[in-house]
Amino acid sequence: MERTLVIIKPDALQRGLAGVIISRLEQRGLRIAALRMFHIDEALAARHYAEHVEKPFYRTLVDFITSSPVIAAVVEGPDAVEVVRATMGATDPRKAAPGTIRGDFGLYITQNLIHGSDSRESAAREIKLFFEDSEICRYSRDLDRWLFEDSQA
Ligand code: 3AN
Repeated sequence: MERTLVIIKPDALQRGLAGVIISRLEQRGLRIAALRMFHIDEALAARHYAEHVEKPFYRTLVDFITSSPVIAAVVEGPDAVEVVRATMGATDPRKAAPGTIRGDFGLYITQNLIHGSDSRESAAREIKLFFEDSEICRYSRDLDRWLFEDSQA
């Protein structure tokens, strides 16, 4: 069982797509362990996107993620990092496969609807940035036995 951080970005909330995106993750079988809606401030954006500070798109990225509220979530499941990224689709929505969140709903690389951690290490770092440990729910669902192997439920 693995955890990853998801951010439903400002464009998704503005477009009324937050519910659809959460549904896609739930339908995939992933379990929501934490969920919070709030406005990311400049300081948190800078910490979250620290690895991109030298990139030409950094300012655009920070301005965008702080422009309007987001929903941050911790989701869990087997290989959750990889499964969430596959469900999101490629970073550039124009290159994302149909059937993925970005491939079905996006057209622009900045307004690409959703963030998912890119490795287990990033997931651990990002979850700590967005959630206190006490905010992460530890529970099982009745249907987990139909989705997860016994050892993982
Ligand atoms: P992903 O979100 O798929 O993990 P990253 O981590 O490479 O992609 O990039 C973080 C964010 O930076 C992306 N979600 C996207 O919004 C933005 N981004 C990445 N590459 C570009 C680019 N070439 N031009 C503008 N924005 C970009």
